[in-house]
Amino acid sequence: MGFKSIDYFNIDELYTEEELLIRDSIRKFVDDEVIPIIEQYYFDGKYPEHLTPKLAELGVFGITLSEEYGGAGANYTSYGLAMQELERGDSAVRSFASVQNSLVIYPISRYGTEEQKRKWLPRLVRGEAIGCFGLTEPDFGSNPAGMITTAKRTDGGFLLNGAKMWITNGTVADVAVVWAKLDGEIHGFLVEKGTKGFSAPEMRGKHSLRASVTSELIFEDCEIPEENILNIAGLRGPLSCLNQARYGIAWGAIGAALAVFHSALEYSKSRIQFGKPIAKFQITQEKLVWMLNEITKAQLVCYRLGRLMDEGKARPEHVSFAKRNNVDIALECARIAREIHGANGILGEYPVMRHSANLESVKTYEGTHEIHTLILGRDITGEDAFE
Ligand code: TGC
Ligand code: FAD
Repeated sequence: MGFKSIDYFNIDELYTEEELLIRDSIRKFVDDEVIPIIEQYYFDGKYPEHLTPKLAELGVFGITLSEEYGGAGANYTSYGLAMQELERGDSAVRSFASVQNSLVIYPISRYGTEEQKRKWLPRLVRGEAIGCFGLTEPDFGSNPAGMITTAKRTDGGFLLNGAKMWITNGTVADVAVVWAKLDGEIHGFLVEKGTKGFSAPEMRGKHSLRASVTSELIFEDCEIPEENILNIAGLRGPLSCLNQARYGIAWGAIGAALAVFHSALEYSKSRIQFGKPIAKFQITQEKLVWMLNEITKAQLVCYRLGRLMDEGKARPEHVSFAKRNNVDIALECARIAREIHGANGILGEYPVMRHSANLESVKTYEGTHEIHTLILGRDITGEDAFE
């Protein structure tokens, strides 16, 4: 039998048959093909490349994209449920799908010319092309508005100079969506693999998201043809993409929390100390109930957020709320689950330490916990901490 998730408030009853079908097909894939292999890839510091065509076959790339460009044309709730299941396997697999969907397919479909869409979208959906998204720079993380990567106009296009850092899939990407300042204003450019003056060395030495490729992007008089500029200007271009990716992360975090919760619950019933299962101790029960509470609240927030996204009523602040809360509680669940597993919790035999280490990155990327706090603080007080 496949994974049976806790659903304390019968939230499944609120989903449509189609939404549950999409979730369950990905749930099965994660049980059969991700969980059995991911620990070794994590340990070796490698992304399991062989999963990419299988993810494409399952329709994971371009879930919400219109069928005209090869997408599944499904709703945001289905997208969220898919991200939840992928991150139950590992944050790296969800990251891969987040970047491909929200940070590459989304900007090309929203801001691309018809030619750019026809060239890239069907290949990205089929997993035949991989994309990455370059916003963060060595000196500008939380404050991307300060970026110093520049684009200068030339006769046939643009000349890009600068560097990006911490870019998921940079080294393996066929196309990079890169944000740079042109005449002082932020613009998006499609930089193709092999372009002269462009390199993407892999960053090594991570203790988190080890099964994900993370890279620098370096531009040294990199020549970009005129037709590779996206049709958007200003910070709202990249921020609108982040909104999509943060939405997926809010759901993904529930998946990671479910993985560690179920592991801790099972372990607590079978581990005997002082002649009893540790589940019999009140302190263990309190820990498990804390996780149950927080996971259930996170599930309800995401259910509602999904519907708001589908109705076109979600504000970026709603997304910040969900990303901030759900990643925070997932990380806390992972730390508590590690405690419940005792020393065994640090072993790769159980998923808790891997999820815990991954969630440290997830709490930082796509807007740190503090940045989302300040986005929400600005919304309710009217006072802008970033000015
Ligand atoms: P602000 O004045 O707030 O906004 C500037 C313009 O952008 C619009 N906007 C948004 N539009 C859509 N979605 C959103 N979420 C938006 N947030 C803002 C806004 O309406 C405005 O538009 P306009 O037309 O009036 O110009 O700008 P600010 O400078 O005050 O923003 C500050 C701050 C800190 C909130 C922003 O810079 C921020 O969010 N910083 C965090 C940076 C970040 O999240 N980086 C992530 C990099 S990518 C990544 O981590 C990928 S991980 C992938 C993986 O592996 O899963
Ligand atoms: P900083 O911005 O230097 O922040 C350091 C600390 O200061 C944080 O705690 C932060 O919350 C705090 N801080 C900063 N400003 C304020 C403030 N105003 N008030 C209070 N506290 C503040 N980026 C991409 O563009 N593309 C990617 O694909 C991508 N993938 C990533 C993958 C991984 C594994 C990781 C770890 C990061 C990735 N990132 C990516 C980068 C990520 O988005 C940034 O790390 C993140 O935005 C934070 O930037 P920073 O690390 O420079 O931290």
